[in-house]
Amino acid sequence: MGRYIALKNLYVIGKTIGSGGFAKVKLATHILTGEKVAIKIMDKSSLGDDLPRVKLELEALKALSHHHISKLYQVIETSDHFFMVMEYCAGGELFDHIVEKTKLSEMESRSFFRQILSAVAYLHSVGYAHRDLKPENVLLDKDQSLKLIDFGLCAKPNGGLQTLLLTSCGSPTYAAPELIQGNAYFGSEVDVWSLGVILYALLCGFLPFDADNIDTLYKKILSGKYEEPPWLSKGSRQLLHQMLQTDKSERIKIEELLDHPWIKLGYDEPVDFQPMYKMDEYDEICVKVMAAYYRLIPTEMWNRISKWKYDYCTATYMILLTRKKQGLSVRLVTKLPQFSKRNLEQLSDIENTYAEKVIPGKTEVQNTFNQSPSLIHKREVCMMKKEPNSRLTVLEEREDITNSVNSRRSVHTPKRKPMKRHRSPEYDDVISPVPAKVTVSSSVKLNGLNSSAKKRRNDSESVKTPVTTPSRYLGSPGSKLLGSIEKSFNKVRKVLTPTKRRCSDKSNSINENKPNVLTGKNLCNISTTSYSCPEFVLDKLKKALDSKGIICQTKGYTIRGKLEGGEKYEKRCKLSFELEVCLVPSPAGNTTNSPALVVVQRKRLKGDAWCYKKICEEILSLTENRNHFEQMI
Ligand code: 6BE
Repeated sequence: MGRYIALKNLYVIGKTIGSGGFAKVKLATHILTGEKVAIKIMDKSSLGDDLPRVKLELEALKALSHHHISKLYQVIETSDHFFMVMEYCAGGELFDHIVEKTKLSEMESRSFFRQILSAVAYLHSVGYAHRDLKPENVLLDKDQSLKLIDFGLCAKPNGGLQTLLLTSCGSPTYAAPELIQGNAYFGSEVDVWSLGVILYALLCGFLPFDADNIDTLYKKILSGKYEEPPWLSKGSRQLLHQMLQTDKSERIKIEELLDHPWIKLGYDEPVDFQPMYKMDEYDEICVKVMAAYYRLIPTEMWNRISKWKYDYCTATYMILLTRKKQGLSVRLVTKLPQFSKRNLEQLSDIENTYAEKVIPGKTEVQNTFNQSPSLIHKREVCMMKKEPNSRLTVLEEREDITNSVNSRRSVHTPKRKPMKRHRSPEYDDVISPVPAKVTVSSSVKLNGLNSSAKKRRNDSESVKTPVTTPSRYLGSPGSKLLGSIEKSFNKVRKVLTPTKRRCSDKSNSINENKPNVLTGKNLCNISTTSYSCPEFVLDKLKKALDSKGIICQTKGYTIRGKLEGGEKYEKRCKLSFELEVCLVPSPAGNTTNSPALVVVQRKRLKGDAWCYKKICEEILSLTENRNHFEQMI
């Protein structure tokens, strides 16, 4: 992808993992460390009034350093774009995790919630309020550790968090009553409310206050009344009640939350919100590895690193440090198998690009650090000419480093025990390798959907999604958030709960003529069916979308749906998603010759997560009707 010249030779750009509003997030690899990163790309021309948000977020991210806040590694500003290189969170959104599991156990909810609490308490302790807390803004890394993202709406009032704020912001669903009323509010207090909504969503699998239109939603929030499903423990009910207090003076304070009995259950200690380590600390090994690479003495290297310019140098150091803290090897890639040749060819090209386009970084040295590994040779020559003496020093020092660092310039730090975290056993289940896959793509115009869809839901016969009365929960205590999807294909096989979301970055390699076969590694966000004919399921899905007035775009076995929102969904419901018909080998335990099963892999590309969930349920509940199916056969 040669689209972003500013990233060339620094990062290898992969697929888009999310987009919304003015930003697009792409997967990428930081070339020098080989580490995965997420790059948030903002097109300046479409930023408009959101420019201050970007500046705000950058400022905040540079100031924050916490193990549960997604780290910023590098910022590149060009004439057209902002690129924010961020910590990669392989597990994706907490929201999807909740959806996948219907709801979480109290233990898992607590484990997650403690981490979110830790991040938010830290934020507050340094004078920030997040103001847009929601499960979509909480990501999971590969170790199931949570990371808070999206600081574009945060506030750091000059007078501290005791200052009243006025700007109304965030998602209405998570917004505190005082905020939606347009009253002055305290940042810390609205964050506690949102945390209450999040905790509720974790424990229940649906929202405490939900409605298709904003007015009703606001009324519900202001009333402060929400359902208490029967599975909630006494402790969690009490805690939710304390957090979801419409009267902010009655609402529990974050300090009290840290020490709350429910929060401490099984831990016996309050939530610790102090950062475990600072990203700007001097780390001898990391500095040496970089110094060896750049052929500088460590002091010089540190001088350079400690400028914290958020350039490639900062990124490299932070990534190395993070790896070291995780007990991983600390080394830099010296051989770049598939890129090195191209890098060299593009060398002058890059330099020109940098000179013209990248806004920060004026001096030669700075540019060097912003450039790719392959530029080092050239730089070395420069040093020789200019500073023969210092080069000598460098070489001496380098001997020294080479010895201690070993010939591959890698240092293996002792394996550190991973941070304390709880994984639910199911989450680690690994599914036996599987077969083939199919994809469907649709473009959705959701005009007629609302009323008919609503009626259908109320018919209740089919939709087992969370509803608003406790009696219904009783009917389907274990039903999944997207349970209706599974049910839609009548006999529901036990859902293949993916688990590690280390999913395929390679899912782009779609063979349009054949359905994709999902393997154990990419069984994410899927709904199983009891069918074995992908074309049949594809057709059903298309018909279901059609009947909702959703225009589909099908490419191979992928249907892409776009939805501009109807009156009832308001602007919350601007969606774009994909449903891909795939195959998985029949579950273990079946007879050996049983055919592969068709599954539908869902992917939200853009838009509000809960709205997406609703639409998916609605679409798939249509196909759920057995008679409907049978008629079509
Ligand atoms: C800072 C915003 C960000 O993202 C998803 C994955 C991997 C990494 C999900 C699907 C494979 C892995 C099957 C915003 C939005 C795209 C969630 N600001 C990020 C960082 C960020 C996103 N990821 N990592 C960091 C991310 C998201 N998938 N699964």
